[in-house]
Amino acid sequence: MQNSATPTHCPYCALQCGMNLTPVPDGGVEVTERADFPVNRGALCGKGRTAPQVLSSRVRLTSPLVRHEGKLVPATWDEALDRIAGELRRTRAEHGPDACGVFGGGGLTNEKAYTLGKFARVVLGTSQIDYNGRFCMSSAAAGGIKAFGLDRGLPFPLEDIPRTGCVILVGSNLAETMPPSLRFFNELRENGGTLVVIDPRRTKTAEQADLHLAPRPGTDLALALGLLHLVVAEGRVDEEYVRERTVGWEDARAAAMAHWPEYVERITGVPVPQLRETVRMFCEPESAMVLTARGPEQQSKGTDTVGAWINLCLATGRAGRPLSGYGCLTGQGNGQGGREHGQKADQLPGYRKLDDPAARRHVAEVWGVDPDSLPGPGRSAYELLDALGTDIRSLLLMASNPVVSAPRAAHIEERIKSLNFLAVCDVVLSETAELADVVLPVTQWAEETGTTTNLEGRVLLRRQAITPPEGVRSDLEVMHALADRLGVEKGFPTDPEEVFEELRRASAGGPADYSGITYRRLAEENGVFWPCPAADADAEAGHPGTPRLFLDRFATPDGRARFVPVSHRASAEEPDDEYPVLLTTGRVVAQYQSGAQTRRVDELNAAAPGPFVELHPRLAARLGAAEGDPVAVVSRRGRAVAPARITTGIRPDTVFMPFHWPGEGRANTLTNPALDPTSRMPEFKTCAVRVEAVER
Ligand SMILES: Nc1nc2c(c(=O)[nH]1)N[C@H]1C(S)=C(S)[C@@H](COP(=O)(O)OP(=O)(O)OC[C@H]3O[C@@H](n4cnc5c(=O)[nH]c(N)nc54)[C@H](O)[C@@H]3O)O[C@H]1N2
Ligand SMILES: Nc1nc2c(c(=O)[nH]1)N[C@H]1C(S)=C(S)[C@@H](COP(=O)(O)OP(=O)(O)OC[C@H]3O[C@@H](n4cnc5c(=O)[nH]c(N)nc54)[C@H](O)[C@@H]3O)O[C@H]1N2
Ligand code: SF4
Ligand SMILES: [Mo]
Repeated sequence: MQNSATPTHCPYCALQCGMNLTPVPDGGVEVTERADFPVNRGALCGKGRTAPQVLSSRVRLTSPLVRHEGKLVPATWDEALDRIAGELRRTRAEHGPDACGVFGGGGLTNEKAYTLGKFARVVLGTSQIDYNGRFCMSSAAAGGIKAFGLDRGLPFPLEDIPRTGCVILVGSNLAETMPPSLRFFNELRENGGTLVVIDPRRTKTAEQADLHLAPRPGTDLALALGLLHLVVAEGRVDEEYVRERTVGWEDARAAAMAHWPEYVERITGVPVPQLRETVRMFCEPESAMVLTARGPEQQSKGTDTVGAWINLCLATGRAGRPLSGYGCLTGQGNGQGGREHGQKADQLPGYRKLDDPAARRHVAEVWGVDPDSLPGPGRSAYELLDALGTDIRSLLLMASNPVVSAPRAAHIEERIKSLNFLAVCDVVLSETAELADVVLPVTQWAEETGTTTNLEGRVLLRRQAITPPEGVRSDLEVMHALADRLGVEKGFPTDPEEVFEELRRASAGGPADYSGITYRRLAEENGVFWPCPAADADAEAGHPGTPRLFLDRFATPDGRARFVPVSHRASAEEPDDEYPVLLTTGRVVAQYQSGAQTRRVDELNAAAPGPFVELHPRLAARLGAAEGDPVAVVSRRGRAVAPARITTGIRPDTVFMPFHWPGEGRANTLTNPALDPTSRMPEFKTCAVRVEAVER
């Protein structure tokens, strides 16, 4: 590889911060500043800065592993691949194609996500494919599609934030989850704009806010309805906008009017004066935005909750106008692109629907198969994992670690163990890979080229900067080799650009149209925003891409946004005598997701060594627990133990646990897999627990 710096992007979160990678003399790479990328302008968090350590980590996998007499032992690539192909073939022959499952991840590049979806449908012929993005932004996606006819995380670039009048951040702790993005919110306040943060905890993000509302977990739907009630009562509805650009206002208005501020205060615990102040801050400036993240979305009513926040934007004319709009802060590196190209149970590339006959015809033609041969929609992520060992006998898993990250994880771990066969592709031996029959060691971000789509809908080129270690292969090579062994010799190229060229054609004309984007353009520009259709043959320049959506019309057939009439409802599990406290879960700045990668970096472990239970001094006093004492958190699913972290920054009726660790302190031992009826998102953010002191 080159000796000079390679401009590329971070392997972790959805900001996809730009960075340069420079080879160092003793092998490996060093991260250096890349100031030209507008999202982070050189700034990085500790995870991004230390990401190269995972490339050369001692625990990096460099040989395939095959289970032999109960133990995973090194094997050749041929042996490992033959074993996987043989088991998948046998499962299919004995139990039918749907007995083979595939599970993907939002960390996969567009090329890999696209190929994985194609592999499932064309090579295995299975409908049973889904991915961890279902656990991430699926409620916001469902809400956006209902209201706007299209789902793209942010409908505008982050650079617009400093110039709007007010941002309401709902359940995002971006000071820890996307630290470089905090700059845009600081600039907003320097420019005279205001920031409202809604979080049951006084997080690092909430500390930056002009106003912090701390609702009970799981009550954002009522909160948004209460704000809309006040908007109507105070005469702040933008009647002209509602008339010209929306439909369905009367029903949404009637639903909101049933949510009196005093009633909303009782449900949420947020005092009425704070509700009024929020409405004032949001409605007085020329423009304003609402941004949601996992807090309100990872609920069994996440889709309706997102709908309620969008209704607030629509009633006040704050969508599809400059510097105004609703957006979702997506999470994983390719959380956006990963949901557009077909690894989701109901989707085909280009954000097409698997049950749409025209979409099936288009994609089948690109793939060179009969549209009737494509299976229909399959199960959602949790439902798929829950069916392991019964309906689904063999699983191919790429880029997720559900033993740590799935809800009701002890049960899911049992389901995984009951499989006839599990194959995992990973860079380290994750807790899920430890249970596999075959583990394949794959290349990582800096060792391969591919595209990702960040939270703004900006398609980016991640470039290869170094040669991968001996013994590893790329996910694309794995799928090529398996397809070949399963009798499909063509259509699974190993060169990412070749895959992207096919993805362009498959996405052409779909909602997420990438057909005007090429690797060459991505190398020259700082990313291209979709939709970006291919320009007409006689047009001089290519399509410029679409940084800002909906300014003229929404993506619905009539161009108008849809109000969705929604009403408050309780969480799947409300506190009772036996389980009187609410548990919510989330992240800390130094660890990423299931921790499979970041728990391998010393500096990050020093900053965040293990799980903890955040609780209020009043609750701690009732237990007789002091700072650092082990406490047990018990739910209907199980029991977890971790040290107490006592703070007045959390509601006394709520405890918080980060979910980055396996073992005794695993937060997901406790969480409730109650699903949102539309998005099938599990309720990671609310369940009923009791907290107990533990003898030292
Ligand atoms: N350091 C770090 N950064 C990450 C990740 C990581 O694992 N570690 N993961 C990436 C990914 S995939 C994602 S999805 C994003 C997630 O980014 P965020 O959504 O910012 O992260 P979370 O910590 O899951 O949740 C945000 C906040 O929601 C609050 N919350 C809990 N329950 C409720 C509720 O009922 N209502 C409201 N309003 N708020 C509530 C929590 O207290 C928490 O502070 O982060 C990305 N960035
Ligand atoms: N309680 C609770 N649980 C949660 C959440 C929560 O807020 N609370 N959040 C949910 C959310 S938003 C998410 S996104 C999920 C995430 O949780 P997971 O799906 O477990 O995500 P990761 O830990 O990122 O797992 C990625 C795995 O893939 C490997 N990997 C990385 N890159 C590649 C690659 O290119 N190819 C292959 N084959 N492997 C790769 C990594 O080493 C790692 O083992 O967790 C969910 N679980
Ligand atoms: S904020 Fe996200 S993309 Fe940026 S360096 Fe940190 S983990 Fe990487
Ligand atoms: Mo996520």
